[in-house]
Amino acid sequence: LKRVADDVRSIPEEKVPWFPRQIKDLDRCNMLITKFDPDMDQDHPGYNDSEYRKRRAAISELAFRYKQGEPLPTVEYTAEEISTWRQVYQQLRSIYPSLACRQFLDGLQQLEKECGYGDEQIPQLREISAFLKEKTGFQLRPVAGLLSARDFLASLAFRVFQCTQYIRHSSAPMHSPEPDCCHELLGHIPMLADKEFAQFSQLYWFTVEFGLCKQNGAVKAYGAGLLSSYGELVYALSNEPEYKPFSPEETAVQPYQDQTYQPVYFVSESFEDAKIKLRKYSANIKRPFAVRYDPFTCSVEVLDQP
Ligand code: NLE
Ligand code: FE2
Repeated sequence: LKRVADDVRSIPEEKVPWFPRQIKDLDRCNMLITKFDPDMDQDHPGYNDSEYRKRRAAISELAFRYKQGEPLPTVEYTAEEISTWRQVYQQLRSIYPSLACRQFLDGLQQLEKECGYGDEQIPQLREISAFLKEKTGFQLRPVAGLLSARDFLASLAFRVFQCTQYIRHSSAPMHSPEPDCCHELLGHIPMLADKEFAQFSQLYWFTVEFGLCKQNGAVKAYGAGLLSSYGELVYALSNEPEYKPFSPEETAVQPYQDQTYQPVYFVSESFEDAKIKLRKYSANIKRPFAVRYDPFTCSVEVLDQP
């Protein structure tokens, strides 16, 4: 008890920034990072395409207006958008069996059977959210673009995964530095259908986004940033980049690359092993108080309050 109190005193109360306590507080977790926005970033493949930007703005509007608990908005995708999706889907689908981990392949197969996954149409968040809710308790909410890490990670505490609904520009289907529906639907959703993986959702960049794992003596991909990029998925498993064993202490401070392929990837022995290491690591993080999630009220309780 004394130790907790001393820790609390060393960090002034008012320095703790606001964080969501109830699931409806997620309506306030919408701080966007405009770094890769097609309106701001001259290198964005959609920067000179005013049609594309208009379309993005219209889809973003759906996310801005969304309030927790409402039915998820559906998007009527255009023929051009569906054709970009088809290209991404077909290319990736052909290399998944050899490069993606088993849990991903299982999830994808179920989504193809139950949620309309395929190259003919872009699946809708509403259907997928209901599917995930039953599988692992995850639900989706629409987001207008790349969220601040703080807001994105905070929503995971409630098992809410924030999903973009627009699609990447048709001129660059094989890699995008920003998230889009290909990244969410192909990269993240199949993994979130796995129970064990669903529990493991921190230290995001080099695990959930770009992680590799060992499986039956081979190295396979489980990171969403790889599973949604044909170009980087092939590269990551080519033996060209550097590989390091997953270790939270090292992974947490590894500088990362967010414009193009990663120079280094972390390889986990298994999800179970990664989870044990991560739990140990997070138990040692100093906080001014402890928190506990109450699944009955979907709220975060603050314990040991100063
Ligand atoms: N590079 C990924 C893709 O092309 O789908 C997106 C990464 C978002 C963090
Ligand atoms: Fe992502």
